[in-house]
Amino acid sequence: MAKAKQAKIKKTAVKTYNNYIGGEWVKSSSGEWFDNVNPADTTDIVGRFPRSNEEDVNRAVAAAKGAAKKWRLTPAPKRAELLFTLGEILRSNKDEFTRQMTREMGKVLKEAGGDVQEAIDCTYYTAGEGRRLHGFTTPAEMPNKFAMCVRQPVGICGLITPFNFPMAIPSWKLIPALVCGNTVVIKSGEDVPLSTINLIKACEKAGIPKGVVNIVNGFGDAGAALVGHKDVRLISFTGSTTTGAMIAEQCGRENKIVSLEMGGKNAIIVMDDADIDNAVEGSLWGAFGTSGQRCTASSRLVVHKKIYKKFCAKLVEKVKTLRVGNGLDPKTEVGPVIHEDAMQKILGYIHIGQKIDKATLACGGNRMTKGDFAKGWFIEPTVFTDVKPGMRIAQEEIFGPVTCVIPFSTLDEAIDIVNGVKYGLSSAIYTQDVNNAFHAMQELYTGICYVNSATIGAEVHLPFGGTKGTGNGHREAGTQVLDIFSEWKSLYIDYSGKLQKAQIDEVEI
Ligand code: UN1
Repeated sequence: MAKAKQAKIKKTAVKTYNNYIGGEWVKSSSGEWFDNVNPADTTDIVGRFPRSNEEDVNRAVAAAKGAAKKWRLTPAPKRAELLFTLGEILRSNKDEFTRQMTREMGKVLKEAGGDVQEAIDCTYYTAGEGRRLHGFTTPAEMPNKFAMCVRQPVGICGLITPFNFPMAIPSWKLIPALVCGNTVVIKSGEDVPLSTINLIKACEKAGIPKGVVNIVNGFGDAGAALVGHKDVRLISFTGSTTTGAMIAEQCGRENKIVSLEMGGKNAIIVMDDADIDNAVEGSLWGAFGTSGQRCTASSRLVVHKKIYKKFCAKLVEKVKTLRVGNGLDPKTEVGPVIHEDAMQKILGYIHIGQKIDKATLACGGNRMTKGDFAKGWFIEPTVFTDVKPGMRIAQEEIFGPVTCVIPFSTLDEAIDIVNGVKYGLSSAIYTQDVNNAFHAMQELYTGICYVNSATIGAEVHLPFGGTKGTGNGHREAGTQVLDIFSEWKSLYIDYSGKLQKAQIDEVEI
Protein backbone atom coordinates (compact mmCIF):
# COMPACT_ATOMS: atom_id res chain seq x y z
CA MET A 1 0.00 0.00 0.00
CA ALA A 2 1.31 3.47 -0.80
CA LYS A 3 2.42 5.77 1.95
CA ALA A 4 -0.26 8.20 0.80
CA LYS A 5 -2.90 5.88 2.13
CA GLN A 6 -1.84 5.98 5.74
CA ALA A 7 -0.85 9.57 5.97
CA LYS A 8 -2.76 12.29 7.72
CA ILE A 9 -2.39 15.04 5.20
CA LYS A 10 -2.95 18.74 4.80
CA LYS A 11 -4.70 19.19 1.48
CA THR A 12 -3.62 22.73 0.68
CA ALA A 13 -2.12 24.09 -2.50
CA VAL A 14 -0.68 20.80 -3.60
CA LYS A 15 0.88 20.69 -7.04
CA THR A 16 -0.73 18.22 -9.41
CA TYR A 17 1.10 16.20 -12.05
CA ASN A 18 -0.17 14.29 -15.06
CA ASN A 19 0.55 11.20 -17.07
CA TYR A 20 2.63 11.63 -20.22
CA ILE A 21 1.02 9.86 -23.14
CA GLY A 22 1.74 10.43 -26.82
CA GLY A 23 3.65 13.59 -26.01
CA GLU A 24 0.80 15.18 -24.00
CA TRP A 25 0.49 15.65 -20.25
CA VAL A 26 -2.93 14.22 -19.45
CA LYS A 27 -5.09 13.38 -16.43
CA SER A 28 -6.11 9.80 -15.73
CA SER A 29 -9.28 8.75 -17.50
CA SER A 30 -10.97 8.10 -14.14
CA GLY A 31 -10.09 11.58 -12.87
CA GLU A 32 -8.74 9.98 -9.67
CA TRP A 33 -5.58 11.10 -7.89
CA PHE A 34 -3.23 9.89 -5.24
CA ASP A 35 -0.97 11.86 -2.93
CA ASN A 36 2.78 11.56 -2.81
CA VAL A 37 3.71 12.02 0.84
CA ASN A 38 7.09 12.81 2.37
CA PRO A 39 8.00 9.79 4.54
CA ALA A 40 9.99 12.01 6.92
CA ASP A 41 6.99 14.29 7.49
CA THR A 42 3.63 12.96 6.47
CA THR A 43 2.04 16.39 6.75
CA ASP A 44 4.12 17.38 3.73
CA ILE A 45 2.49 16.41 0.44
CA VAL A 46 4.97 16.46 -2.40
CA GLY A 47 2.34 16.35 -5.11
CA ARG A 48 -0.83 14.80 -6.41
CA PHE A 49 -0.57 12.25 -9.21
CA PRO A 50 -3.09 10.63 -11.53
CA ARG A 51 -4.30 7.23 -10.41
CA SER A 52 -4.23 5.40 -13.71
CA ASN A 53 -6.28 2.40 -14.75
CA GLU A 54 -6.39 -0.04 -17.64
CA GLU A 55 -7.79 2.56 -20.01
CA ASP A 56 -4.82 4.86 -19.37
CA VAL A 57 -2.45 1.96 -19.92
CA ASN A 58 -4.22 1.12 -23.18
CA ARG A 59 -3.81 4.69 -24.37
CA ALA A 60 -0.15 4.75 -23.43
CA VAL A 61 0.54 1.46 -25.19
CA ALA A 62 -1.32 2.71 -28.28
CA ALA A 63 0.88 5.83 -28.26
CA ALA A 64 4.01 3.68 -27.94
CA LYS A 65 2.79 1.51 -30.80
CA GLY A 66 2.12 4.53 -32.99
CA ALA A 67 5.64 5.86 -32.45
CA ALA A 68 7.42 2.52 -32.76
CA LYS A 69 8.19 2.34 -36.48
CA LYS A 70 9.65 5.81 -36.88
CA TRP A 71 11.78 5.43 -33.76
CA ARG A 72 12.98 1.97 -34.79
CA LEU A 73 14.01 3.34 -38.18
CA THR A 74 15.81 6.36 -36.69
CA PRO A 75 19.52 5.47 -36.90
CA ALA A 76 20.86 4.46 -33.50
CA PRO A 77 23.54 7.20 -33.46
CA LYS A 78 20.74 9.76 -33.94
CA ARG A 79 18.68 8.23 -31.15
CA ALA A 80 21.79 8.42 -29.01
CA GLU A 81 22.31 12.11 -29.76
CA LEU A 82 19.00 12.83 -28.05
CA LEU A 83 20.12 10.72 -25.12
CA PHE A 84 23.33 12.70 -24.77
CA THR A 85 21.18 15.84 -24.63
CA LEU A 86 19.08 14.12 -21.99
CA GLY A 87 22.25 13.49 -19.97
CA GLU A 88 23.08 17.22 -20.14
CA ILE A 89 19.59 18.15 -18.94
CA LEU A 90 19.76 15.73 -16.04
CA ARG A 91 23.17 17.09 -15.11
CA SER A 92 22.05 20.69 -15.11
CA ASN A 93 19.02 19.86 -12.93
CA LYS A 94 20.83 17.55 -10.56
CA ASP A 95 20.41 19.68 -7.42
CA GLU A 96 16.70 20.23 -7.89
CA PHE A 97 16.03 16.58 -8.76
CA THR A 98 18.06 15.54 -5.73
CA ARG A 99 16.04 17.63 -3.28
CA GLN A 100 12.77 16.51 -4.78
CA MET A 101 13.87 12.90 -4.52
CA THR A 102 14.81 13.24 -0.86
CA ARG A 103 11.47 14.87 -0.17
CA GLU A 104 9.44 12.08 -1.77
CA MET A 105 11.60 9.08 -0.92
CA GLY A 106 13.36 10.02 2.31
CA LYS A 107 16.94 9.03 1.48
CA VAL A 108 19.53 11.57 2.58
CA LEU A 109 20.58 14.32 0.16
CA LYS A 110 24.01 12.84 -0.59
CA GLU A 111 22.47 9.52 -1.55
CA ALA A 112 19.68 11.10 -3.58
CA GLY A 113 22.43 13.03 -5.41
CA GLY A 114 24.13 9.68 -6.04
CA ASP A 115 20.88 8.30 -7.42
CA VAL A 116 20.50 11.19 -9.88
CA GLN A 117 24.20 10.84 -10.73
CA GLU A 118 23.70 7.17 -11.49
CA ALA A 119 20.94 8.12 -13.95
CA ILE A 120 23.32 10.63 -15.56
CA ASP A 121 26.12 8.04 -15.76
CA CYS A 122 23.74 5.47 -17.20
CA THR A 123 22.50 7.93 -19.80
CA TYR A 124 25.96 8.94 -21.03
CA TYR A 125 27.34 5.42 -20.93
CA THR A 126 24.40 3.81 -22.68
CA ALA A 127 24.03 6.61 -25.22
CA GLY A 128 27.55 5.66 -26.35
CA GLU A 129 26.07 2.35 -27.44
CA GLY A 130 24.25 4.22 -30.19
CA ARG A 131 27.53 4.14 -32.09
CA ARG A 132 28.31 0.55 -31.18
CA LEU A 133 25.37 -1.83 -30.68
CA HIS A 134 27.81 -4.38 -31.98
CA GLY A 135 26.79 -7.50 -33.79
CA PHE A 136 29.37 -9.68 -35.50
CA THR A 137 30.31 -11.11 -38.84
CA THR A 138 31.45 -14.67 -39.20
CA PRO A 139 32.38 -16.95 -42.14
CA ALA A 140 29.57 -18.81 -43.86
CA GLU A 141 29.83 -22.54 -44.59
CA MET A 142 29.30 -22.11 -48.30
CA PRO A 143 31.43 -20.19 -50.82
CA ASN A 144 30.28 -16.75 -51.93
CA LYS A 145 28.05 -16.38 -48.96
CA PHE A 146 28.22 -13.86 -46.13
CA ALA A 147 27.00 -14.30 -42.55
CA MET A 148 26.47 -11.81 -39.73
CA CYS A 149 24.13 -10.97 -36.91
CA VAL A 150 22.63 -7.70 -35.76
CA ARG A 151 20.48 -6.49 -32.89
CA GLN A 152 16.88 -5.55 -33.54
CA PRO A 153 14.51 -3.80 -31.13
CA VAL A 154 11.94 -5.97 -29.40
CA GLY A 155 9.02 -3.53 -29.73
CA ILE A 156 6.97 -2.01 -26.91
CA CYS A 157 8.53 -2.33 -23.48
CA GLY A 158 6.66 -2.07 -20.18
CA LEU A 159 8.93 -0.83 -17.39
CA ILE A 160 7.83 -1.27 -13.79
CA THR A 161 10.07 0.43 -11.26
CA PRO A 162 10.44 0.44 -7.45
CA PHE A 163 10.68 3.19 -4.84
CA ASN A 164 14.24 2.80 -3.61
CA PHE A 165 16.16 4.23 -6.59
CA PRO A 166 13.58 6.58 -8.03
CA MET A 167 15.66 7.88 -10.93
CA ALA A 168 18.56 5.45 -11.29
CA ILE A 169 16.49 2.31 -11.75
CA PRO A 170 14.06 3.84 -14.28
CA SER A 171 17.12 5.06 -16.19
CA TRP A 172 18.68 1.57 -16.19
CA LYS A 173 15.64 0.37 -18.08
CA LEU A 174 14.59 3.40 -20.11
CA ILE A 175 17.90 4.42 -21.67
CA PRO A 176 18.93 1.01 -23.04
CA ALA A 177 15.36 0.42 -24.23
CA LEU A 178 15.53 3.67 -26.21
CA VAL A 179 19.01 3.28 -27.61
CA CYS A 180 18.02 -0.15 -28.91
CA GLY A 181 15.06 1.42 -30.76
CA ASN A 182 12.12 0.40 -28.57
CA THR A 183 9.25 2.56 -27.38
CA VAL A 184 8.21 2.37 -23.75
CA VAL A 185 5.48 2.74 -21.18
CA ILE A 186 6.70 3.24 -17.61
CA LYS A 187 4.68 2.53 -14.49
CA SER A 188 6.77 4.15 -11.79
CA GLY A 189 6.80 3.29 -8.10
CA GLU A 190 3.69 4.82 -6.54
CA ASP A 191 5.70 6.19 -3.64
CA VAL A 192 8.14 8.14 -5.82
CA PRO A 193 6.32 9.31 -8.95
CA LEU A 194 7.97 12.73 -9.08
CA SER A 195 11.51 11.55 -9.77
CA THR A 196 10.35 9.48 -12.73
CA ILE A 197 8.29 12.39 -14.01
CA ASN A 198 11.44 14.53 -13.75
CA LEU A 199 13.24 11.98 -15.90
CA ILE A 200 10.42 11.91 -18.45
CA LYS A 201 10.13 15.72 -18.57
CA ALA A 202 13.85 15.77 -19.31
CA CYS A 203 13.23 13.29 -22.17
CA GLU A 204 10.57 15.62 -23.54
CA LYS A 205 12.95 18.57 -23.29
CA ALA A 206 15.70 16.58 -25.00
CA GLY A 207 13.44 16.19 -28.03
CA ILE A 208 12.61 12.51 -27.79
CA PRO A 209 9.66 12.23 -30.20
CA LYS A 210 6.07 12.04 -29.00
CA GLY A 211 4.90 8.55 -28.09
CA VAL A 212 8.39 7.08 -27.72
CA VAL A 213 8.31 7.49 -23.93
CA ASN A 214 5.06 7.34 -22.00
CA ILE A 215 4.36 7.27 -18.29
CA VAL A 216 1.34 6.13 -16.36
CA ASN A 217 1.29 6.78 -12.63
CA GLY A 218 -0.55 4.55 -10.28
CA PHE A 219 -0.65 1.31 -8.37
CA GLY A 220 -0.44 -2.41 -8.98
CA ASP A 221 -3.60 -2.50 -11.10
CA ALA A 222 -1.94 -0.21 -13.67
CA GLY A 223 1.17 -2.41 -13.57
CA ALA A 224 -0.98 -5.52 -14.07
CA ALA A 225 -2.72 -3.92 -17.06
CA LEU A 226 0.67 -3.22 -18.59
CA VAL A 227 1.88 -6.78 -18.03
CA GLY A 228 -1.34 -8.15 -19.51
CA HIS A 229 -1.46 -5.90 -22.58
CA LYS A 230 -1.22 -7.92 -25.78
CA ASP A 231 0.94 -5.35 -27.58
CA VAL A 232 3.57 -5.17 -24.87
CA ARG A 233 6.42 -7.45 -25.91
CA LEU A 234 8.69 -7.08 -22.90
CA ILE A 235 8.34 -6.43 -19.19
CA SER A 236 11.29 -5.22 -17.18
CA PHE A 237 10.48 -5.29 -13.49
CA THR A 238 12.34 -4.39 -10.31
CA GLY A 239 10.57 -5.08 -7.05
CA SER A 240 9.49 -7.81 -4.70
CA THR A 241 10.05 -11.50 -5.37
CA THR A 242 6.34 -12.21 -4.90
CA THR A 243 5.21 -9.69 -7.53
CA GLY A 244 8.08 -10.71 -9.81
CA ALA A 245 6.98 -14.34 -9.67
CA MET A 246 3.42 -13.38 -10.68
CA ILE A 247 4.72 -11.28 -13.56
CA ALA A 248 7.01 -14.07 -14.71
CA GLU A 249 4.14 -16.57 -14.72
CA GLN A 250 1.94 -14.33 -16.81
CA CYS A 251 4.72 -13.40 -19.21
CA GLY A 252 5.56 -17.09 -19.52
CA ARG A 253 2.01 -17.92 -20.50
CA GLU A 254 1.85 -15.04 -22.96
CA ASN A 255 5.34 -15.62 -24.30
CA LYS A 256 6.65 -12.19 -23.41
CA ILE A 257 10.24 -11.35 -22.71
CA VAL A 258 10.63 -10.69 -19.00
CA SER A 259 13.54 -9.35 -17.02
CA LEU A 260 13.27 -9.47 -13.24
CA GLU A 261 15.37 -7.82 -10.58
CA MET A 262 14.16 -8.82 -7.14
CA GLY A 263 15.26 -9.41 -3.57
CA GLY A 264 18.56 -9.86 -1.84
CA LYS A 265 19.98 -11.08 1.47
CA ASN A 266 23.50 -9.87 0.91
CA ALA A 267 26.39 -10.61 3.20
CA ILE A 268 29.80 -9.27 4.04
CA ILE A 269 32.41 -11.77 5.24
CA VAL A 270 34.93 -10.27 7.66
CA MET A 271 38.05 -12.44 7.97
CA ASP A 272 40.29 -12.43 11.04
CA ASP A 273 43.02 -10.76 8.96
CA ALA A 274 40.75 -7.90 7.84
CA ASP A 275 41.29 -4.24 8.64
CA ILE A 276 38.53 -4.19 11.24
CA ASP A 277 37.92 -0.44 11.23
CA ASN A 278 37.54 -0.45 7.46
CA ALA A 279 35.18 -3.43 7.69
CA VAL A 280 33.09 -1.65 10.33
CA GLU A 281 32.84 1.48 8.15
CA GLY A 282 31.83 -0.65 5.15
CA SER A 283 29.25 -2.53 7.22
CA LEU A 284 27.71 0.71 8.48
CA TRP A 285 27.43 2.06 4.96
CA GLY A 286 26.20 -1.21 3.46
CA ALA A 287 23.64 -1.93 6.18
CA PHE A 288 22.24 1.51 6.94
CA GLY A 289 22.72 3.48 3.71
CA THR A 290 19.26 4.24 2.22
CA SER A 291 17.96 3.01 5.61
CA GLY A 292 18.73 -0.52 4.44
CA GLN A 293 16.23 -0.19 1.60
CA ARG A 294 18.54 -1.42 -1.14
CA CYS A 295 18.32 -4.77 -2.87
CA THR A 296 22.06 -4.82 -2.29
CA ALA A 297 21.96 -3.86 1.43
CA SER A 298 24.45 -5.62 3.72
CA SER A 299 21.84 -7.31 5.86
CA ARG A 300 24.20 -10.05 7.10
CA LEU A 301 27.68 -9.55 8.50
CA VAL A 302 29.47 -12.87 8.71
CA VAL A 303 32.38 -12.36 11.06
CA HIS A 304 35.31 -14.60 12.03
CA LYS A 305 35.07 -15.86 15.62
CA LYS A 306 38.55 -14.58 16.46
CA ILE A 307 37.50 -10.96 15.93
CA TYR A 308 33.76 -11.32 16.50
CA LYS A 309 33.57 -9.60 19.90
CA LYS A 310 35.82 -6.75 18.89
CA PHE A 311 33.96 -6.23 15.61
CA CYS A 312 30.53 -6.24 17.27
CA ALA A 313 31.65 -3.78 19.94
CA LYS A 314 33.05 -1.35 17.39
CA LEU A 315 30.05 -1.72 15.10
CA VAL A 316 27.45 -1.18 17.81
CA GLU A 317 29.33 1.82 19.17
CA LYS A 318 29.26 3.42 15.71
CA VAL A 319 25.65 2.48 14.96
CA LYS A 320 24.53 4.21 18.14
CA THR A 321 26.05 7.46 16.88
CA LEU A 322 24.33 7.43 13.46
CA ARG A 323 22.23 10.56 13.05
CA VAL A 324 18.70 9.60 12.08
CA GLY A 325 16.40 12.29 10.74
CA ASN A 326 14.88 14.10 7.82
CA GLY A 327 17.07 13.50 4.78
CA LEU A 328 16.74 17.15 3.78
CA ASP A 329 18.93 18.07 6.77
CA PRO A 330 22.50 17.72 5.44
CA LYS A 331 23.65 16.37 8.82
CA THR A 332 21.32 13.38 8.64
CA GLU A 333 22.95 10.00 7.99
CA VAL A 334 19.90 7.72 8.05
CA GLY A 335 16.48 8.80 6.78
CA PRO A 336 13.02 7.31 7.32
CA VAL A 337 11.65 4.18 5.70
CA ILE A 338 9.24 4.59 2.84
CA HIS A 339 5.81 4.17 4.44
CA GLU A 340 3.93 2.85 7.41
CA ASP A 341 3.47 -0.66 6.03
CA ALA A 342 7.20 -0.94 5.44
CA MET A 343 7.86 0.30 8.96
CA GLN A 344 5.45 -2.25 10.43
CA LYS A 345 7.03 -5.05 8.42
CA ILE A 346 10.50 -4.09 9.62
CA LEU A 347 9.35 -3.80 13.24
CA GLY A 348 7.72 -7.20 12.77
CA TYR A 349 11.10 -8.67 11.80
CA ILE A 350 12.72 -7.03 14.81
CA HIS A 351 10.09 -8.74 16.94
CA ILE A 352 10.78 -12.07 15.22
CA GLY A 353 14.51 -11.61 15.80
CA GLN A 354 13.98 -11.13 19.52
CA LYS A 355 11.08 -13.40 20.35
CA ILE A 356 11.17 -16.23 17.82
CA ASP A 357 14.79 -16.39 16.60
CA LYS A 358 16.03 -15.33 20.04
CA ALA A 359 19.01 -13.45 18.68
CA THR A 360 20.60 -10.73 20.81
CA LEU A 361 19.33 -7.23 20.11
CA ALA A 362 22.60 -5.31 20.43
CA CYS A 363 21.19 -1.88 19.64
CA GLY A 364 18.17 -0.15 18.14
CA GLY A 365 14.95 -2.04 17.69
CA ASN A 366 12.33 0.68 18.04
CA ARG A 367 10.27 3.11 16.08
CA MET A 368 11.33 6.68 16.85
CA THR A 369 8.47 8.89 17.92
CA LYS A 370 9.93 11.78 19.92
CA GLY A 371 9.23 15.29 18.61
CA ASP A 372 9.33 15.55 14.82
CA PHE A 373 10.08 11.84 14.47
CA ALA A 374 6.40 11.19 15.19
CA LYS A 375 5.54 12.76 11.84
CA GLY A 376 7.50 10.18 9.85
CA TRP A 377 8.44 6.53 9.59
CA PHE A 378 11.70 6.32 11.51
CA ILE A 379 13.31 3.21 12.94
CA GLU A 380 16.45 3.12 15.05
CA PRO A 381 19.39 1.52 13.23
CA THR A 382 19.28 -2.01 14.57
CA VAL A 383 21.95 -4.68 15.04
CA PHE A 384 21.31 -8.28 16.03
CA THR A 385 24.27 -10.33 17.26
CA ASP A 386 24.64 -14.05 18.02
CA VAL A 387 22.62 -14.71 14.90
CA LYS A 388 22.56 -18.25 13.47
CA PRO A 389 22.47 -18.65 9.70
CA GLY A 390 19.10 -20.43 9.66
CA MET A 391 17.21 -17.83 11.67
CA ARG A 392 14.42 -15.99 9.86
CA ILE A 393 16.14 -12.63 10.29
CA ALA A 394 19.19 -14.16 8.60
CA GLN A 395 17.21 -15.70 5.74
CA GLU A 396 14.45 -13.27 4.78
CA GLU A 397 14.77 -9.86 3.17
CA ILE A 398 13.92 -7.18 5.75
CA PHE A 399 14.54 -4.10 3.55
CA GLY A 400 15.13 -1.77 6.47
CA PRO A 401 17.85 -0.52 8.83
CA VAL A 402 18.49 -3.92 10.41
CA THR A 403 21.56 -6.10 10.15
CA CYS A 404 22.56 -9.45 11.66
CA VAL A 405 26.04 -10.43 12.79
CA ILE A 406 26.78 -14.14 12.36
CA PRO A 407 29.99 -15.79 13.70
CA PHE A 408 32.02 -18.36 11.73
CA SER A 409 35.28 -20.35 12.08
CA THR A 410 36.57 -21.10 8.57
CA LEU A 411 36.28 -19.32 5.23
CA ASP A 412 34.50 -22.28 3.68
CA GLU A 413 31.94 -22.20 6.48
CA ALA A 414 31.45 -18.45 5.85
CA ILE A 415 30.98 -19.06 2.14
CA ASP A 416 28.34 -21.71 2.88
CA ILE A 417 26.54 -19.23 5.14
CA VAL A 418 26.60 -16.52 2.49
CA ASN A 419 25.38 -18.91 -0.20
CA GLY A 420 22.80 -20.51 2.10
CA VAL A 421 19.90 -18.18 1.31
CA LYS A 422 17.41 -18.15 -1.53
CA TYR A 423 18.82 -14.92 -3.03
CA GLY A 424 22.10 -14.23 -4.80
CA LEU A 425 22.54 -10.54 -5.55
CA SER A 426 25.64 -9.18 -3.86
CA SER A 427 28.39 -10.35 -1.51
CA ALA A 428 31.62 -9.01 -0.08
CA ILE A 429 34.73 -10.09 1.77
CA TYR A 430 37.10 -8.06 3.92
CA THR A 431 40.52 -9.68 4.00
CA GLN A 432 44.18 -8.76 3.50
CA ASP A 433 44.95 -12.20 2.11
CA VAL A 434 44.88 -12.50 -1.67
CA ASN A 435 44.20 -16.23 -1.50
CA ASN A 436 41.12 -15.72 0.66
CA ALA A 437 39.92 -12.98 -1.68
CA PHE A 438 40.23 -15.09 -4.82
CA HIS A 439 38.76 -18.17 -3.17
CA ALA A 440 35.74 -16.13 -2.08
CA MET A 441 35.36 -14.48 -5.51
CA GLN A 442 35.27 -17.93 -7.02
CA GLU A 443 32.89 -19.58 -4.56
CA LEU A 444 30.36 -16.88 -3.67
CA TYR A 445 27.37 -17.57 -5.91
CA THR A 446 26.13 -14.01 -6.38
CA GLY A 447 25.83 -11.67 -9.34
CA ILE A 448 28.10 -9.08 -7.71
CA CYS A 449 31.02 -9.59 -5.34
CA TYR A 450 33.18 -6.94 -3.64
CA VAL A 451 36.56 -7.24 -1.98
CA ASN A 452 37.28 -4.83 0.86
CA SER A 453 34.11 -2.82 0.38
CA ALA A 454 30.45 -3.29 1.24
CA THR A 455 27.79 -5.03 -0.86
CA ILE A 456 26.51 -1.74 -2.29
CA GLY A 457 27.94 0.68 -4.81
CA ALA A 458 27.57 -0.96 -8.22
CA GLU A 459 28.70 1.13 -11.22
CA VAL A 460 26.64 1.47 -14.38
CA HIS A 461 29.13 0.06 -16.85
CA LEU A 462 29.22 -3.36 -15.20
CA PRO A 463 26.36 -5.86 -15.30
CA PHE A 464 23.95 -5.62 -12.35
CA GLY A 465 21.80 -8.50 -11.19
CA GLY A 466 21.78 -11.67 -9.19
CA THR A 467 21.55 -15.43 -9.13
CA LYS A 468 18.86 -17.74 -7.71
CA GLY A 469 15.79 -15.94 -6.26
CA THR A 470 17.14 -12.50 -7.14
CA GLY A 471 16.43 -12.63 -10.84
CA ASN A 472 15.77 -14.70 -13.91
CA GLY A 473 19.24 -14.69 -15.39
CA HIS A 474 19.21 -11.27 -17.00
CA ARG A 475 21.56 -8.42 -16.15
CA GLU A 476 20.84 -4.72 -16.22
CA ALA A 477 23.49 -2.06 -16.87
CA GLY A 478 26.77 -2.68 -18.71
CA THR A 479 26.49 -3.79 -22.30
CA GLN A 480 24.74 -6.93 -21.02
CA VAL A 481 21.49 -4.98 -20.66
CA LEU A 482 21.36 -4.76 -24.46
CA ASP A 483 20.55 -8.45 -24.48
CA ILE A 484 17.30 -7.65 -22.68
CA PHE A 485 16.22 -4.80 -24.92
CA SER A 486 17.22 -6.22 -28.29
CA GLU A 487 16.84 -9.53 -30.04
CA TRP A 488 19.38 -11.07 -32.34
CA LYS A 489 18.76 -11.39 -36.04
CA SER A 490 21.12 -13.61 -38.02
CA LEU A 491 21.59 -12.57 -41.65
CA TYR A 492 22.82 -14.79 -44.50
CA ILE A 493 23.62 -13.23 -47.87
CA ASP A 494 24.24 -15.64 -50.72
CA TYR A 495 25.94 -13.99 -53.70
CA SER A 496 26.85 -17.22 -55.55
CA GLY A 497 23.93 -16.86 -57.97
CA LYS A 498 22.75 -20.42 -57.37
CA LEU A 499 21.00 -22.54 -54.77
CA GLN A 500 23.45 -23.62 -52.06
CA LYS A 501 22.21 -25.99 -49.38
CA ALA A 502 23.94 -25.60 -46.03
CA GLN A 503 24.69 -28.90 -44.27
CA ILE A 504 23.84 -30.82 -47.46
CA ASP A 505 25.92 -29.67 -50.40
CA GLU A 506 29.54 -30.82 -50.48
CA VAL A 507 31.98 -27.96 -50.75
CA GLU A 508 34.96 -28.80 -52.93
CA ILE A 509 38.31 -28.06 -51.38
C1 UN1 B 1 19.54 -1.52 -5.23
O1 UN1 B 1 20.27 -2.03 -4.40
O2 UN1 B 1 18.33 -1.60 -5.11
O3 UN1 B 1 24.79 -0.78 -6.13
C2 UN1 B 1 20.14 -0.77 -6.37
C3 UN1 B 1 24.20 0.14 -5.59
C4 UN1 B 1 23.44 1.12 -6.42
C5 UN1 B 1 22.21 0.51 -6.98
C6 UN1 B 1 21.48 -0.29 -5.97
N1 UN1 B 1 24.30 1.61 -7.47
O4 UN1 B 1 24.23 0.27 -4.39
